[in-house]
Amino acid sequence: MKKEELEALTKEFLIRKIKAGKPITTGNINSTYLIEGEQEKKYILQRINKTVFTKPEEVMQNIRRVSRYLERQVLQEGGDPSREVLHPISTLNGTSFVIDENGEYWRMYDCIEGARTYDTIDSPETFYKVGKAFGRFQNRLSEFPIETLHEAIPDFHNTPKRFTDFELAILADKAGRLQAIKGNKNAPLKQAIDYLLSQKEDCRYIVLGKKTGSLPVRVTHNDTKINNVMIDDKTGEAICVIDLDTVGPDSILVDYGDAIRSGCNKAGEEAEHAEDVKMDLELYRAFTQGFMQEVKDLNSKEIEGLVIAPRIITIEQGMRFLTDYLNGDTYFKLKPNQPADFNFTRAINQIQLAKDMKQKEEQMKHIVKEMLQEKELKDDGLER
Ligand code: GN1
Ligand code: MG
Repeated sequence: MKKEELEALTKEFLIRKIKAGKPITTGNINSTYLIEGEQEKKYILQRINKTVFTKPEEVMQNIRRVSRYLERQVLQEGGDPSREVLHPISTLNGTSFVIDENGEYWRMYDCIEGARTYDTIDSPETFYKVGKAFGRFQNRLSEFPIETLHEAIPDFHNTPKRFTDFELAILADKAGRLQAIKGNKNAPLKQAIDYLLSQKEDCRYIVLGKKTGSLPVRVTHNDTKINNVMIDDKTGEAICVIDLDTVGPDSILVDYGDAIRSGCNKAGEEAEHAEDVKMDLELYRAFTQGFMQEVKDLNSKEIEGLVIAPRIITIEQGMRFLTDYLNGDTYFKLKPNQPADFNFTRAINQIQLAKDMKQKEEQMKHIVKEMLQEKELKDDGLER
């Protein structure tokens, strides 16, 4: 982006003079730029994707409320909010976004320096810390007035609704991708669809739990992909949970499930060969340990769900990628370097992961049980 363009976009924000800006390509939804300001100060500039977030004002209101609340919590813990909380920058008239002449919404954040995000994590020690970071996020927001939050994208983690959308996409075949394989029963696309359709029953678990009241509704992040956590370059600590776009009310299982989905697959969401995609149990143990050490009030249904939720969210994500492939890639838009069937590849990877999780369900149960015992022993120790 040219300096003049940058200056025009950012002149309303309370920031230093700007020197340069370059795009950051991670993230599937918004457009992000790293901005260099004078005196070595760095900022993040983002254009909000209005097709995905149809009410950007509400998204920003959520983010402001939640980040301020988190700042207060971190202050009370004696921590450093400038490194532990994502800080939206205000504009001259006190809002946290500007609208350009094309009606696009732009916002800015202070850049947390000396820290970065990772698309995949190999080390159980680091993933344990990520588990603690997401657990702390939950704890800090446990008393937040949940009724003040907007639902940025309605039914975001409503898996049965995602299932219906998927069925509709199959029927509509908007991009003609099913027409192209007509009559070929062994086509990988046909097999992927059949597998996901066979998972209908399991898709209901979280929604049903919320309906019956066995799964409490908490403030959730709703996009706990591991690259939404900043890791400190020096200490290796998971210091800050970022990307609060979708923060809202849901079951804790969606956050736990999405973190496991994205973090326990060392090959990553965009692996070239689906055979490389696996559920890593050592990473599962590490994250679960960190998460459970922080979140101390999980009820029995939430604990039971720690085994199945990662698979539900994986199936949900697989359905979302495949729905979009069938619809013609309108949501997860393809970047110039990505092949035309990239969303199909992504869906296949999620399916592979869900199948591997199913096979490892007993081992996952065993790990959760061990974590519980460990916790009980600790609690007993405290009581004595
Ligand atoms: C999107 O913006 P990003 O890349 O963190 C998506 C998530 C998906 C993820 C899959 C608002 O997240 O729900 O899990 O891609 N965000 C939205 O990579 O749809
Ligand atoms: Mg996001």
